[in-house]
Amino acid sequence: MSLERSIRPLERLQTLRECLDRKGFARILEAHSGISAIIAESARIQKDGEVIEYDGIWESSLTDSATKGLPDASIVGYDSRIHTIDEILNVTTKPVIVDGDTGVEPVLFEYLVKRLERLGVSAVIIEDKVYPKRNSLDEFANQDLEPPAVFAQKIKAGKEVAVTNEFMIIARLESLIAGKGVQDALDRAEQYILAGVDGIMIHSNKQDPAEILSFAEAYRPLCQRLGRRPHLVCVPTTYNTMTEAELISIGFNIIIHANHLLRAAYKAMAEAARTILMSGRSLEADALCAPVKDIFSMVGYDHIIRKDRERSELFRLLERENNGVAPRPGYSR
Ligand code: SPV
Ligand code: MG
Repeated sequence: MSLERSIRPLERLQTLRECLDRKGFARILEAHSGISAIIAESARIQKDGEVIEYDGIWESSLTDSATKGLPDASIVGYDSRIHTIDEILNVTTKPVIVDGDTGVEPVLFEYLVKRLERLGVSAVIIEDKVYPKRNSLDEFANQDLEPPAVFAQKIKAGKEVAVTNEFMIIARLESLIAGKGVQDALDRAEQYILAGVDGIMIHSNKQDPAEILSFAEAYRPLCQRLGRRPHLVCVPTTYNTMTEAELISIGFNIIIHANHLLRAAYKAMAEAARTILMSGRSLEADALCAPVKDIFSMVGYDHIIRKDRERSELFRLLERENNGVAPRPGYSR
């Protein structure tokens, strides 16, 4: 129920670090709207006697843009993104990680960090590509990287603006996406770690996880040499033969399932739209749709109706005490 899902911003902000300290990893699912965030927050299963759920929510540039019918190419601006983020925060309690795209440039990034931290977002991830970026899953797009020293300045600027120790700035390495290889990613990771990042995300759009595996293997000695190990983050969209357990065993701390609710909704919506056209009525589409009562209960409509009934009861009592005169005309039905 939306109204009951409530938490103070600072309290929420801290819960991602707490989760990582407690379990060593966080399982994150994408959301692009209030309703998808409610699903990400409340999905829960029992497996081998254990309750399994998501530890937090990824606010994705790809799916936020696609929800608006727009491409993921730095077109949807931060004000609009913050509107979606606020919509998600309004109906959930779990930590939120925001996809900050490139962060644009240091001044814009500073203002973004300030706004996200104030809202209670736990982390922002920025990628070391040149603004305006293209989506990383597009293997044919130009994927130009920013010089690492320039990107490191942006990280430092963001770190200086953050007012809590808990808010995390995570650097996303796009070397593998740009075809520059694992060594380029490691060299960049070193500069970003020295600049003070709280996490390193290594991204790949290949089905074969070989490069991801070799980065993860080299990450440990790199961090040992630098004396600090920021959390390691991955987005296994293309190499999704790997399980979470396997990714955790090679050192990943945050695993982001980055676009699955939007893709699932898109497929179901397209099928429902076609089915109604084919049948000339909506009966056949019912099987593809959740019952309205499920939506009512998910978003808190049931709660309002319960409260309405309680209030009507009270007004009926007052009316009786008042010799049949309604305390507020039209209310006691
Ligand atoms: C997103 O979800 O917007 C991401 C991850 O940035 S990806 O689409 O794989 O680049
Ligand atoms: Mg993105």
